[in-house]
Amino acid sequence: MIRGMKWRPARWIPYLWIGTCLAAVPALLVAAGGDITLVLSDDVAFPITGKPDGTGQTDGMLARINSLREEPGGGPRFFVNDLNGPLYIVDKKTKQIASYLDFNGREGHHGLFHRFAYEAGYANGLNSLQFDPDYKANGKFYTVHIEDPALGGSPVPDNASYPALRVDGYAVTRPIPTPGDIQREGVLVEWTDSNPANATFEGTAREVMRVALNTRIHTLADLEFNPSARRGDAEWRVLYIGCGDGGSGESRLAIRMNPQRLDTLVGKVLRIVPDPGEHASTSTISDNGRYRIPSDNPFAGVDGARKEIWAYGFRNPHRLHFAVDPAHPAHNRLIANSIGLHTWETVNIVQKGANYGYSQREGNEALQADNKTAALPDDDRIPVRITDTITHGTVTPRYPVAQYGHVKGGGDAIGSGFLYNGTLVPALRGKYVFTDISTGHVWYADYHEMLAADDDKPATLAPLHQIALSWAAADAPRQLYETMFPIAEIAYHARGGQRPHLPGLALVSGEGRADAHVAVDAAGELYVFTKTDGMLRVVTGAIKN
Ligand SMILES: [Ca+2]
Ligand SMILES: [Ca+2]
Repeated sequence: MIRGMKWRPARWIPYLWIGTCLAAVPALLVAAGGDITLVLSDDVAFPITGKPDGTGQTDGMLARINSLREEPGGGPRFFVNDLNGPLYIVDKKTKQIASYLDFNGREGHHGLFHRFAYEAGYANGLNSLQFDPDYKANGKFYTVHIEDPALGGSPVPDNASYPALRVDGYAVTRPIPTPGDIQREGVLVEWTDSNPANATFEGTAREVMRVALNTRIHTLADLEFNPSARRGDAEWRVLYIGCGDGGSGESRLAIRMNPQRLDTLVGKVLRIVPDPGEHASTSTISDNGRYRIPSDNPFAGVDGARKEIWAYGFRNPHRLHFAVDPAHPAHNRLIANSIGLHTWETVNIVQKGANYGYSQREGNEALQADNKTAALPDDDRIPVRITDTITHGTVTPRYPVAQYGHVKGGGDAIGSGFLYNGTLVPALRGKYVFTDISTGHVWYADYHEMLAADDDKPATLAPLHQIALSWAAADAPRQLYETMFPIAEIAYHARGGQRPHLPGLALVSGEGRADAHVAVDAAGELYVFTKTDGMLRVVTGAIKN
């Protein structure tokens, strides 16, 4: 066993669910058998934007850091978004934090958006951020935030705190409709900073897209550009967007079919050209006139289908990542981590036009009307559903390349994932590293085993390997930890958090959620961040177990 491992008896792990095999592995062997231990160091403590005495699912998280992106060709600086509203610029060397923009313009706040929805719902607030591939030249970046259309106030950004933001030309778009009742809107905004070199915003904003969402869960989310695309390529400045199902797929109402319906954007991965001046001859202009849609999108020629759809049948594909194998950079893969309902968390290689099955499938099983899973039918086909009444033939669903269950040793909700291409941890090169949000597990799957599992066989899956963590609390020696949970818990209490464990609750993690994710910098090096303690930690190396 690992000496000094800090065990949490309440989180004892009797089994590890790997692929489709339930392996009876004693807890100690799971941890000791982990291939690798990452050495973590505290990097940045983000300003506390939550309530240290909060008792809800999200209000007690000290800083709801949701993503980290290194500025292309710049600083070096990180842009970091907190779901509660702030967008920070962090100097990578000095760790100084500058407040760049704050999206929270609700009553009592001084930020941009009066209808900003952030208090409830894990992915509500300032959800994601991505740089335009040509950012160094054009100063453009993109954000997704969530609004509550029932709130009062103008949907135009309020520039009272940001007088150098020009809003005179800002125009709100009509929400792209989604069948069923609507509680939220996901808003994609393009920002153009006329001076990217400083730490303040000056320039313009342009609303690109507004998507109606049935509930507050599973929102418009991650944004990715193909990192291998160069100017002149068909993929240059083409944006992929993960759009959750808005909670529709688990409903007992007619909206249950929304993730399968090709006439709506929810439960899909989308592909658009956000700049209407780009790729004009190989795309069509969108209905709202604010973006273009590539003509080679798979449903661009299907009557009644939304042309923006690249792949469909997802519950919550909230994290996208282009995996680039340095040996074959042109043959990269888009990976979507999608959060499951009651049974399976999945890693999916996103194929053009493919149907990932939800809400008729979950993981590599069938999903029944009672929301429980069952064996796949012998004839594994489902209708291609254009609308609530029109179908167009059938399709065999595409299945995940890795998955884990909602069982002890597994988790509740898959977090972000990245193919590691850094140099500090040679043993992780060629490995896809990802987290479980609530339990704080960090795992990897071998990328080549993921590619091999990307076949037409639901049962073939890449095995998961556990990653242990070495970390030192303030004024304490380094210890080994099985997950991010106890690390976040120690820091949460040290920073004033008042819950006995951590805020929130989930089936497998029990009382408290770590809310852990990974990120990479421009050099491909790995970071881990946790919302509950509002901390960013950097991986500085590894210890061989
Ligand atoms: Ca600026
Ligand atoms: Ca397979």
